[in-house]
Amino acid sequence: MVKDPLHVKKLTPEQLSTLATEIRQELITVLAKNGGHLGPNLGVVELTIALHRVFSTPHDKFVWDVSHQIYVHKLLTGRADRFHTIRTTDGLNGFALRSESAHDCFGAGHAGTALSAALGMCAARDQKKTDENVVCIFGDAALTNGISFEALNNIGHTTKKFIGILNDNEWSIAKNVGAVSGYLNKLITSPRYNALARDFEKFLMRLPKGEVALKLAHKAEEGFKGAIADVGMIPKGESPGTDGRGGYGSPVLFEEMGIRYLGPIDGHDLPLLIQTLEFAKSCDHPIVIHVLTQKGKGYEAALNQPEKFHGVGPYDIVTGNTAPAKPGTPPNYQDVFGATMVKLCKKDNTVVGITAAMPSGTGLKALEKAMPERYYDVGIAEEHAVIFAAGMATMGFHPVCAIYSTFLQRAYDCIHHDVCLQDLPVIFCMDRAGLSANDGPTHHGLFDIAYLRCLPNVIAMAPKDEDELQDMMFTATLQKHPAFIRYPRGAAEGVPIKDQPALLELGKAEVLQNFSNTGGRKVAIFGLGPMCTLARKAAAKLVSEGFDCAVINPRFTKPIDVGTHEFFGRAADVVLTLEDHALMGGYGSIVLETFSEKGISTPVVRIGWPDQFIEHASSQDVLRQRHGLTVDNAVAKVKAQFAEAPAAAKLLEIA
Ligand SMILES: Cc1ncc(C[n+]2csc(CCOP(=O)(O)OP(=O)(O)O)c2C)c(N)n1
Repeated sequence: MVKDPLHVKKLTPEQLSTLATEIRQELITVLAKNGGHLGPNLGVVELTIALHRVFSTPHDKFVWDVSHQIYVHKLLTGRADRFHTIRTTDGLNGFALRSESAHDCFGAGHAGTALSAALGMCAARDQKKTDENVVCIFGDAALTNGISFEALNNIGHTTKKFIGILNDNEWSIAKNVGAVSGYLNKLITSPRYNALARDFEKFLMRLPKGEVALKLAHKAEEGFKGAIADVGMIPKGESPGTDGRGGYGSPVLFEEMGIRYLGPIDGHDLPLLIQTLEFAKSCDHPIVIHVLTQKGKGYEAALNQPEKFHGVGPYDIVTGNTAPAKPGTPPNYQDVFGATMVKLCKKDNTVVGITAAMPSGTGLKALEKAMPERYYDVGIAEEHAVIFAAGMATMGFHPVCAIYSTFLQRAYDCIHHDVCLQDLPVIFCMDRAGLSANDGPTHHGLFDIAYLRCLPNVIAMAPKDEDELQDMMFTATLQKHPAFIRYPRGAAEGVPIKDQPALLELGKAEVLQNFSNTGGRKVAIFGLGPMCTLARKAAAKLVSEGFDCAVINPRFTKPIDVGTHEFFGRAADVVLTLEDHALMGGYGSIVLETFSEKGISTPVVRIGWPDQFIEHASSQDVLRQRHGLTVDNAVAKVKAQFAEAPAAAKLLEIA
């Protein structure tokens, strides 16, 4: 395997193709154990090799959109010997990370950022008058994202040198959606363009063995349809199409933005890719090369199931099967969410479901299957999803936006300006609220309580189990205000789910266990959402050591149940809060503020995530152990409060 990107430049064409085979083998073998983004990476093997053949990182910059397709780049940039650690504790991260390598010039994990970042680098280079090439690699689904278009709109008048690679495999995670995806498809199938092809032909002719190269390009015509035809030429008898310029299927979208378009070309044809990139490198105007790739190329199971193998757990290499859940494993929160959406939509025709390109991940696919007319996939467009929902809400609907907590951050202004300010009854089901352990800091959902609690009109809830998730979803559909429900990734608690959901009292906590008043020192334990399980365990341990514990499920972080918090705050000697959220601005902070307002001075031990970006690891348990979100740590901290109490009293006496 190649240890340094410079080696890629020395290999013969045969060796390059052997390298591609070896890389595919490595991807398939390692990800069978670790899981990860297999399909997208199998699709960019030749493209990444060609990029390293033509350009030189870290001097030249590769900016990958989302950067889930960066594994091949990692393998070629000095990380092959650690590749087996990808997505595991202390191993390589599954995304671009500036702190991991000088070859990762821009970190990502959220979609749609690459074009802007790359353009920023071009502007900096132009200011500095240096000569780095900046290459932006973005998928067809990135073009469903607003930021991508904001950047495209800016490229032509910002820089003369910008290289974009549109990696088009027709898939987002699910099948790509929307008009742009249809447009790209027309580009692929239309025979009429492209002016740049002439320049490209001339370029090829200037190369040593130029005629051979040109022939090769013509031979590859099947995968290279656009590059050798004329721009804007409308075949006889055909109308100019709806745009009135080059017609449908012409690259006007890019050309009108001042970006030259070349393609589409076969993204698995290494010699052609290398020549095309050499040409792009020589261009003195912004250019986008439209590259066609196959998600999962080289591995049958991934080719046949592109959605499953976009991001997959450990699998059997021969069959491609992932391990079935162990018998008795509770359903995932995502499945309960999907089933509840179907139930609610059947009950109430004002309820609809909206996803931003995550039908499977969120579980909303169940609604698509059962009631497709009540289901909307808007593409990777969280801001649009939220404002679209706000629009529907003004017309009497109760739209449910199923968006991961981390991705909802992008739509913060829309939540503020379009939903909360107008007090519209949009419901947000915030999946992945908590850790996404293998993915790491780009995907952990640890900030939503903090970013929502300051907004007026918000109702914010966290269910302790799957049955309560159902109740909260139902309760949310009956509100006249924005409602947010946060719940984690993966298996729920395994409690029975009622046939019909119940209406919860707004802003009312649930006391799961009251003080026994048997004489022990009193500890009131508040466990937010599924942290109730930890709260119960901590209580059991403390009770076994002679303490008297109450366990409370707060249910709501807004409006907070002031009465219940006040009661237990006054009754307890120590209060313990447990949350799967950043401590800074989280639920424990709400409790402290409430106590401060009520003049309650009972010590509060807060367990949650510290004020730092939490790394990735093999599992949630590893990270919880490392950062103290454990029963043992909670119990030790509570006991330390009792140990400190007499010392504090003494100090007062001396004073
Ligand atoms: C803001 C945001 N929303 C959703 C996602 C989830 N997501 C990760 S990759 C992906 C699809 C990317 O498709 P594309 O850009 O075409 O790349 P491909 O995987 O097809 O190579 C989505 C929706 C994300 N990373 N960021």
